[in-house]
Amino acid sequence: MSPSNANLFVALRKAFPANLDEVAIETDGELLYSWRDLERATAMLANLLQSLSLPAGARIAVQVEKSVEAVMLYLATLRAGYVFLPLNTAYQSAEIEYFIANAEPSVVVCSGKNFGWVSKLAFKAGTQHVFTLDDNRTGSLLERAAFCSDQHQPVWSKPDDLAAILYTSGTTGRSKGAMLTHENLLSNAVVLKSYWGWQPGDVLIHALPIFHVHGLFVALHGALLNGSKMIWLTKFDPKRVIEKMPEATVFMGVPTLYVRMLAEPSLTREIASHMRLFIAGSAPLLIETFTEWQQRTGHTILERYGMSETIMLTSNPYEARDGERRGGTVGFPLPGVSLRVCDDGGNVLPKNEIGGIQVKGPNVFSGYWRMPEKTREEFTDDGFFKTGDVGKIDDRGYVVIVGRSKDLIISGGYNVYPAEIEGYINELPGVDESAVVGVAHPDFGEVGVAVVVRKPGSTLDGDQIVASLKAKLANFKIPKRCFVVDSLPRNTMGKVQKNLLRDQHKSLFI
Ligand code: MCA
Ligand code: AMP
Repeated sequence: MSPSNANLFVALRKAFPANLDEVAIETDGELLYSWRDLERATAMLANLLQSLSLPAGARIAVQVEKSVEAVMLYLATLRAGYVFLPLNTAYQSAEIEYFIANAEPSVVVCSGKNFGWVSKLAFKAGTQHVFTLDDNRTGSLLERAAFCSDQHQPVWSKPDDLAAILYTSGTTGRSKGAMLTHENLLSNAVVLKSYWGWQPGDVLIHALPIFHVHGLFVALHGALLNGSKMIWLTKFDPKRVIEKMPEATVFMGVPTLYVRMLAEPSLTREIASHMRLFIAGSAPLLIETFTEWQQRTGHTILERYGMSETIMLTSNPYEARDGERRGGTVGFPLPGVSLRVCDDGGNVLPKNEIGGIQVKGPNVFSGYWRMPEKTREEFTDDGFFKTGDVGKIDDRGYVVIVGRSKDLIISGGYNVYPAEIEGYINELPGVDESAVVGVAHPDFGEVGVAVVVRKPGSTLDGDQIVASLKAKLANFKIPKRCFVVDSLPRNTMGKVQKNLLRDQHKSLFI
């Protein structure tokens, strides 16, 4: 028997409802997109991409505001067999320059307002085509696609063909591109469809950005693979999400979104009564938020855990027969995922002992883009990926994350790597050295605080340092406070004691 086409788009397309005129996406601006619109527009965009004679495996780098057309571009990239490379809209020129130089995309799609500087960087890096796409259905990409046929045969893909590259920052050095294959994405989506009990009639409120795993894969694939309608919010607005609950059944968000909804008096048991499932992830969900949500809405949030390199790894159960949803845990390894906890020597630890979390499964990425050494370092000899998360498996088999061995701050669901921020601070005139640490924050969960040592004789101002960083870095990476000091605490080995700094500033925001 000949193998079937492993192209993820083919599987998603198969799940479209028989009646293509049904509404697939309803935007907050009350635009309605049918499944036929998705089918036709992705065909036209795929034809446009294929008309460009791109090399096999070409990367399509995309930094655009959230829109349905951006989703169409993602699906068209899969359909045409190319590799999608989404970029956070907050990234500024130095960050974009690195990604483009590293990934060498053949096509770059950006917002019209950024065309000047983005196209300059892209052409310098050898990109042949730069298009624009705006969130009001305009831009050169759509103008060009309008001339293309709306018939298109999805390209034949093998399971291990690349579908997407997601850049994830490194504890040292620059960002790494996690290479995800069609099989990684599809196998995970199929498991989640069944594990989370997606059913006919489900409607998803989509309020997350679409340049990371949570919004682009977990939420979007979930709805598409179930042929489910999406209520599409281009920006998270707690009031709007609550208003839409009576028309929906499923919501996914990072903990900050739940915290912000809980601050709304309109969030009641009654308004949430039509909802079937609330899912949280990307950062630890505080037990207070978990409990308060249960009391206010009658729903128990289902917390799950994943990474850019692995998509989803564990989940609390959906079905009561599989167990209760336990706050403070990320649930069980998903079907097909092997998860173990190891000590520093690589020995597998028994239940309840804390160590490094390692994982294996069809969802685990194929490696870091053009970084074979780094890839080797992050896998064990028997093929497990070292997540950098620290945790344990409790008596009942629930995974509990207690910390991270990687120096990482997760702020409002976005990752901030202190080493990157420190690098920028250390380049500023008058700076001797710096340390960035994460401290608790009521809204974002955790935020960065910078402690900066001045060079002898120089005068430095914390606010000015923050202002200089704002000109260079994505806004969510900017430390919320910056302190200028004479020296950093060090241990006898000379290593900066970040735990002392964390402790010193732990009550800044709470
Ligand atoms: C915005 N600001 C932030 C953050 N977002 N500061 C720290 N952390 C943040 N996450 C700051 C801006 O710098 C700005 O500051 C001010 O808040 C207002 O910016 P704005 O963009 O208007 O903020 P917002 O719209 O209120 O955004 C907050 C947000 C957003 C909705 C929580 O951060 C968000 O959508 N987060 C979700 C991220 C996500 O999808 N993560 C999934 C990654 P100033 O005014 O000083 O400039 S995927 C993943 O992690 C894995 C695989 C998984 O398990 O899912
Ligand atoms: P990223 O690679 O940017 O997608 O971030 C992945 C990291 O987010 C993981 O390695 C964890 O540290 C963290 N993470 C994701 N989900 C959870 C969760 N439910 N609880 C705690 N940490 C989480």
